[in-house]
Order: sequence, then C-alpha cells, then structure tokens
Amino acid sequence: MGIFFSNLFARLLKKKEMRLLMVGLDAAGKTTILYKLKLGEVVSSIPTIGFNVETVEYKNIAFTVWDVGGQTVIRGLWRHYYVNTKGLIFVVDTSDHERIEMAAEELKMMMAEDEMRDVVLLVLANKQDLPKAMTVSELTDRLGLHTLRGRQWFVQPTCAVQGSGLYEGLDWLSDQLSKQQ
Ligand SMILES: Nc1nc2c(ncn2[C@@H]2O[C@H](COP(=O)(O)OP(=O)(O)OP(=O)(O)O)[C@@H](O)[C@H]2O)c(=O)[nH]1
Ligand SMILES: [Mg+2]
Repeated sequence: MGIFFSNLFARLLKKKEMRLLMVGLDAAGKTTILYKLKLGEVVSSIPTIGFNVETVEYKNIAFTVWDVGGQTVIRGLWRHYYVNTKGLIFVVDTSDHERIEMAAEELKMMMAEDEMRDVVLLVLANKQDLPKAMTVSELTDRLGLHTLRGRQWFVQPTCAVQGSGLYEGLDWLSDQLSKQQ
C-alpha cells in the first residue's frame, strides 16, 4: 500500500498547507485509520477543556482527529480546527445500528457550520467486515446525504483493521481537492 500512498500524497502536496479533519463517534475506528495510514508520529493531546485531539503532520498536510458526540460546551472550541479545513472525513461504525442516528445528527450539525460550507465530505463506512454492517446505500440513506445541497460527498466502504478502502477514499478526496485548485 505504501507506494499508493506516496503517489496520493505527492498529489495532495501540490496544494499548500492542507488541513483535513477526521471525526466520528467514539470507537468508529479513527485512531486505527490514523495508524494504518502510517503518515508519521501520531500526537495525542487534550487542548484547553478536555477533548481529545490526535494530530499527524505529514509535510504540509495536517490531519486532525477527534470524537464528535462530546458535550455541547466544548463544541465552540472545534471552530479553531475548522479554519482552512478543505476536507472532512467522517468515520462511521456501520455495525453500530443503535447509534447511527446520533452519528447522522453530529454530521448534520457539522455540515451546518459556516466554516464548513465549502468542505468536501468523505464518509468512511467502516467495519464492513462485521456481519451486521450496513451497506453503503443504507448508510447514505441513514445519514441523509442525498438531502445535502451544494456539497461534494462520497461514501467509501472500509475495514480499517485490514486497511482496506482507505486508499480509495483518500484518492477520491485528493481528486476533488485538486479540482478545486
Ligand atoms: N472489526 C473491525 N473492528 C474495527 C475496525 N476499525 C476499527 N475497529 C476496532 O474498533 C475499536 C475502536 O477503534 P478506534 O480506532 O480506537 O476508534 P476511535 O474512533 O479512535 O475511537 P475513540 O478514540 O474512542 O473515539 C478498536 O477495537 C478497533 O480495533 C474495522 O474495520 N473492523
Ligand atoms: Mg481514537
């Protein structure tokens, strides 16, 4: 997979200072994905009042990762990370039927943020290896993606533990972002 990633990131690097955000409910698979991508040292920190943030800097690409579904009071702090964000990667545990509505709600709220208006949305339909996993079309429906207006979005099935689908998803993101240049 290494060679694919180097090609992909070579393309992303053509753009100056790229910020990508990866969010999702807890246990969706974000940290697993971050490590699978092998971009560099993953730094875990808790800025100001308690929300966990993981960052990886790869040349001029900054990956920032955190959990959505936290307390409302800390949501205001997220804005700090929205600035200059080009791509949002929303990770969903497709086997978690109980919390899909919560995930949909969180996504909707983030998409409504002013700073996120032009952000390209990549949804990773993770944990596709599990027997009860929702299909892409079911997830698309549950997240209400067809109701999004004026937004580029794409749903990629993944299995983060095996690393499958990650490249394809980021490839789509990279294509969209280079079109924006
Ligand atoms: N079966 C399966 N398990 C997965 C997959 N991706 C992640 N997991 C597992 O799900 C659990 C949670 O994964 P994490 O990567 O820690 O999830 P996270 O989104 O970082 O969670 P928080 O840091 O708690 O917000 C771990 O036990 C992973 O091994 C997948 O594609 N399939
Ligand atoms: Mg994590």
